[in-house]
Amino acid sequence: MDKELINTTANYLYHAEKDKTEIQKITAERISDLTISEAYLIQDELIKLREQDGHKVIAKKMGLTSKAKWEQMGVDSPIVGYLFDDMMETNNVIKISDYIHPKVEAEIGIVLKNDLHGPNVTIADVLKNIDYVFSCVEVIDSRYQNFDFTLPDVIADNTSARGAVFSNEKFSPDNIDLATEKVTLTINGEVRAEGNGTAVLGHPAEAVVFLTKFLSEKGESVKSGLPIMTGALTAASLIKAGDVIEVTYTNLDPIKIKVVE
Ligand code: OOG
Ligand code: MG
Repeated sequence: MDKELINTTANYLYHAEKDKTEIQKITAERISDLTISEAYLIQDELIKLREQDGHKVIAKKMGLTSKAKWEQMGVDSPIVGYLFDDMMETNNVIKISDYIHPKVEAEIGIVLKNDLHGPNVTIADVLKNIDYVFSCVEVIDSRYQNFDFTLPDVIADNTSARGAVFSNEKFSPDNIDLATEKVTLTINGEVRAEGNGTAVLGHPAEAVVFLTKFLSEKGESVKSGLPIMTGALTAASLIKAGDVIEVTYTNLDPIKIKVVE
């Protein structure tokens, strides 16, 4: 794929996010045979455009790491994207007008104390290098009409990244079994989804294994200190103004979010 097509397609996505307008997926007409590696080239360019705007990457995110998400979205392979500083919802308030058609999903975050790299990394390597874990909610906002996309489409679109709420509490990995950690997503007092850590590739640390192997192909490592969202444990829920979202965990901090116009 030539550089010009990468740039035009990245700009198409970049402006959809900026203008908060839905667009047709890339594979519908623009590039019907878009491959996964080409999609990551478009994503790289999109990340550059955001960086040129002065925004900084503050976390890496894994997406599509659970069966619940695969079933909901009709795609079945983990993907990698980026969260930027301007995406953080620091007051536990989501303003609907900042988004196109936001959905929330509960996740577990991991921060490493040492960099990890190489194709042979194991879950044991990840587990002994965790600095702390934390609860987080992602606010996804696919730029595509009706969240309808193929795997290459969603990769190019920076994995639907647009918002996130992180809890402040840092939990030592020694005090928590992430596999059995259970999460419940409630909206207006009604339970929408439940799941536990095993839902994420068998263990949330497996998402970090995937990320490490993925980055090692580009000669990069997973950096210590940079939060990693390991992907939603359950299906995502559409939200609207007036909603009160509550996400509770067995041990991790609960997160409460208000949705306003
Ligand atoms: C893609 C992003 C998926 C997750 O945690 O699985 C994701 C989407 O569902 O729009 O962030
Ligand atoms: Mg997510």
